[in-house]
Amino acid sequence: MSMGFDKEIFKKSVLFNMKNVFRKTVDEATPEQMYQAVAYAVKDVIIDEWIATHKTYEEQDVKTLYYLSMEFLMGRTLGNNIISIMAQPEVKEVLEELGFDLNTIEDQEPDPALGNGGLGRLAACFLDSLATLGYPAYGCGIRYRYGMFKQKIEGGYQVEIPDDWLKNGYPFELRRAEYATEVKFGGYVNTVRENGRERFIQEGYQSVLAVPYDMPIVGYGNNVVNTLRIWDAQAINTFSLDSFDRGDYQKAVEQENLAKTIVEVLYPNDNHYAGKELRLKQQYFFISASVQRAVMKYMEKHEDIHKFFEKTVFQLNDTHPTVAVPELMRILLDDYSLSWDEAWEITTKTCAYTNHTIMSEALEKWPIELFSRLLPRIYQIVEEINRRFQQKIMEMYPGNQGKLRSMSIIYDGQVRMANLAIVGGFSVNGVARLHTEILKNQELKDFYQMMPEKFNNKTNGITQRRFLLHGNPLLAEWVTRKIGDDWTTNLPHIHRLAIYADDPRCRQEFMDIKYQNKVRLAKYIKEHNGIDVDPRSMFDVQVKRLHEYKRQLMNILHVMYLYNQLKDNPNLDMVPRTFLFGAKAAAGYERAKLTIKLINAVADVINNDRSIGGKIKVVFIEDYKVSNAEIIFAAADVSEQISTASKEASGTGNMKFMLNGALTLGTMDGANVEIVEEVGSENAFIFGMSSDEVIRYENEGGYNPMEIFNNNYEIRRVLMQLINGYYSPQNPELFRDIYNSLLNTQSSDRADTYFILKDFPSYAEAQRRIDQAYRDEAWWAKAAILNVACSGKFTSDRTIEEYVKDIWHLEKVKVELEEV
Ligand code: GLG
Repeated sequence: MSMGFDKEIFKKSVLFNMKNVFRKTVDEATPEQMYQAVAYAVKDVIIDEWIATHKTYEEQDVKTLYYLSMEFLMGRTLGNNIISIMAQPEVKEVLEELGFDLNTIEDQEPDPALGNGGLGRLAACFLDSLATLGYPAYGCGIRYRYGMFKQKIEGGYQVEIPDDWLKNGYPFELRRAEYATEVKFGGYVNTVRENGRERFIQEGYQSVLAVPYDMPIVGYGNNVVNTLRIWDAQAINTFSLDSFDRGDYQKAVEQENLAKTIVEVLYPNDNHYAGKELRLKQQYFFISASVQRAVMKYMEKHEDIHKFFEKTVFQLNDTHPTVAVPELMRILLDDYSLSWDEAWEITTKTCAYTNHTIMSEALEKWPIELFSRLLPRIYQIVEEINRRFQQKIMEMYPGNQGKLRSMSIIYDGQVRMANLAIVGGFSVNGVARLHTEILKNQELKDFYQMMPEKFNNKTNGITQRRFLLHGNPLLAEWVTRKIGDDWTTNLPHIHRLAIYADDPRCRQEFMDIKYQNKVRLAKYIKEHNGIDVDPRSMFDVQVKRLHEYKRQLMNILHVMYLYNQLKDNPNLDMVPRTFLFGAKAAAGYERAKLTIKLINAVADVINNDRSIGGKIKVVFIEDYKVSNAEIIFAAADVSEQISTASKEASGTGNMKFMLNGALTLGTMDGANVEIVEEVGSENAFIFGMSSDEVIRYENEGGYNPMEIFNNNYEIRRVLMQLINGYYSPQNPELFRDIYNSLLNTQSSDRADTYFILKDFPSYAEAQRRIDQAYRDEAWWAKAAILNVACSGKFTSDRTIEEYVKDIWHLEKVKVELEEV
């Protein structure tokens, strides 16, 4: 029930939109048109709160967070906004009166998928929590014309389809032409002397106009509406006669093209750096625009640029936005004529960096040639930062070449963005306790020794408003009936559910809800994939990006192994299981794509084998994305979190499963460690090597997968089926690369880089424990309820409060709506 929400006014607004936008009456409208009409009506409600929020921020002269991120994986907005303005029952009624179903209308919205995976979704959860907690914040990013590709499976292979999410317009965005900003690329730096000082002027550059689009981020029931600002690019002076006259026709065309290409598409790589020039352009484009705007906004209200950091903080979401450091320096030095030391003090008190991975292939290192050509003035500044920092290293560690080598910002012909981010800010954080410890003791050890005060941990979190309240309405209602509804803004209170874990009736209710959710997912799969799955089987789910370190391969090899057992012994006593996969592979990641093909090939054989009595089903869910994720989490019994220990910095899917009452089958990696700590190891299934063991093997060697191959018949049999045509009779060689990756040393890597064979026996053993445990429904229900009850720590509200307390130092704001 919303206080300010008037059902009749809302209904009129929907009808008005229908007429005004589509020249239609409601009975002629398509669901898509209805979606638009409703979305605009919801935006109408939000707009007043949005205005009031920003007015309050100005009046109170608040400190503002700029969360700088190449990715915001928002997912659908309509349903979430309706929940946030607390008008879900009323909107539902209005739609029913008009002959529409809210779910169907919500399904019309394209997923805004301006992100790859965990990193982008984390940014989206953070924005939700910031608004709900009442903290002044902007998300700053790029308005990609095409977001994360849509995935189709054809003949078992992934096919990428462009995601034309703006095709029908996006109702919630607002174009803010008045804040358009110029961003300059290339050219050269001219030095002139002015009043006895050197001034640096970029000349002969190309430029684009950055034009912001604002999206409202609606706090839950608190009138706060923050802003996600994503930048579009426009040509500065489209074919201006000026430059044509001056013979600059070529340049005018180039500027036009630059604007078009720069925001064209999101790079679909997760945890992988591809080093593309256009990517660096994207980075500087949105950072320069965001930083320029932040400085301008500050100067509208303040006199003294020296105190910029008292009102502004930049959080760098991974190294992608690191050019914010030299860009802020540039503005302070060149536009505000500050001295180096003054500018450096402000910059390093403004910027903070979050590290999301230790995977070496994700480390951004730009060749000097490229970097300096594209960003000549920025490169000069980075050189000077590096020169001064190297001096400092030498003062602290005289003659220590090792320290210079590991910490220099420019080294071996490359600009190392992580090093720049660490040196240029006041905070470095990892995203789960184990990950931060690995940063401190391994990957960033030298930095930690030199500047321990910068390092801190912020274990990730997720928003329960989307992943329980919106995604799993049946369970959400049940929880609220048991313990009241304050878990929506205070997730730790969900612990009060724990007492119901021992109550047989509650266990039954819980399992009934799980069953309903499995029916809902089965229906989705039938509609979208045309496959029948039995909701009475155990749903064992692995959904996340496809990456070798996440070990989807180990999961499917285990399915092959189980199938062999069933073929040997059709009477094998096992709980019927549906293995569900969902994963996008980066378009250029061949081995990942082959793994998708393997999963589908195995599914083909097993799903069509009647002799096994439906005991195993394998489903690859096409186009895993935020909107179907909500349905998938709600329906899961088992949550597969099986990365090679030390490789998954945190994981956040693991938390979403837990919140929805799935039991974790996982390694002691990332946030799994903390999940197990909260719920107790007796309520999870843990297996495999520890991160210490993995790191020891990596440093000292001594692992030979061939030994396992030779000594373990079951594993050997599975591996041979990769190359004898068992799953690819038309082309027995199809999976040779996967076979090789496990057994033959690859160019620079050890065979079985991710210890799949090494961990396999203990994984299979954990799977057997699950099979046994699931037979005891009372036990399972209890453990599942306890998982929900112990998920309190993993709300992004807690994560945000920790960032605020330790890094951002923001004040909470209350927004009062004026009476109308
Ligand atoms: C990273 C990591 C994940 C992490 C996420 C958010 O791989 O383990 O949970 O960021 O911090 N690239 C990612 O998705």
